[in-house]
Amino acid sequence: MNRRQFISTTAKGSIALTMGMHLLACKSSIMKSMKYDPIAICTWGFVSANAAAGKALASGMTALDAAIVGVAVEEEDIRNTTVGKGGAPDREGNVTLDASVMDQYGNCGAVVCVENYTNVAALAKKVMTETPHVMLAGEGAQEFAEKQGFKKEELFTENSKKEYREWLKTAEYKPIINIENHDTIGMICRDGNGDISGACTTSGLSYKMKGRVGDSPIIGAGLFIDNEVGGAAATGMGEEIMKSVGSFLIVELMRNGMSPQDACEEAVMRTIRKNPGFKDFQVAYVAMNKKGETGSYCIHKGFAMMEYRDGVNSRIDTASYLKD
Ligand code: SD4
Repeated sequence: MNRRQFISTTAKGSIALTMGMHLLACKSSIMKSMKYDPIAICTWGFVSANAAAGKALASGMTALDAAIVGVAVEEEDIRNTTVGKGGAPDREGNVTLDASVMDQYGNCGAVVCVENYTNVAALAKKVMTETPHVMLAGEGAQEFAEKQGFKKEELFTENSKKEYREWLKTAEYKPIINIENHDTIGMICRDGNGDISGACTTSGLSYKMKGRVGDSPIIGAGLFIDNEVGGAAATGMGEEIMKSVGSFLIVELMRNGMSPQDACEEAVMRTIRKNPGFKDFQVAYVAMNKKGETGSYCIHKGFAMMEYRDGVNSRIDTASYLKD
């Protein structure tokens, strides 16, 4: 190496070192400014989505924005056939999406039956921040999405079309527990300020009736947050979750002193006690309280919760009422 090369290499090295030290200093000052450890939990084994939310929280993002960043991973993943792009259609071949968000101030936004827009949780946030309303449906929501600059796209993928054509051969509507019909992502995040917010997004039950809306965009059913207490989110048979306003119920049970785990169990038990047909559907909840304690419970085996805590993203296999 000649003198010029040596000086250039050394200079580049020291610039890289300075930049690296600067990044480390920024990161450690973000960490120091955090009064609370960031935590993200979500329904099902959505490793990447939960990790994305966890990293966003660790970089200083608010709980609401981190939850939206997290669930967007599933909205954009065409392999997930019950959320966002690639979601299964209704019986008539229309892919329609539902979503809701709720922040630490008790503000909320939701959209239902949205076609041709992928990031419906982000759209629900826009309903919350840019309109005087809580919920927009169908065409109105789509026009609003366009005005807000959301990208219009085809959500019905080749794979979903193939599966739909297969389904049309019998056109039998039988929700299949844990598999095809349940992969909605509901996420609850706690940020460095200790504030709790959440998001929930889905294409609903596969091959549902046209116009059918489930629990996910219904505040209190698919998602509920009270920053003084905690938050909860649901997945499974939306009709059953709506009947017990499950996520609201869990937050109220936590307010009255139950742990997130006990509250999730009691919410599932309410459905089981009321509906003798409970063996034929899944209902599952995840919850987090203000202290950062978490819990989850479901009717049928096979449900899992992801939890990001202390920089580690773990899968927690949820206990179920039925042990089959
Ligand atoms: C619904 N709860 O629309 C949703 C379905 C679901 O994973 O959870 N899918 O009823």
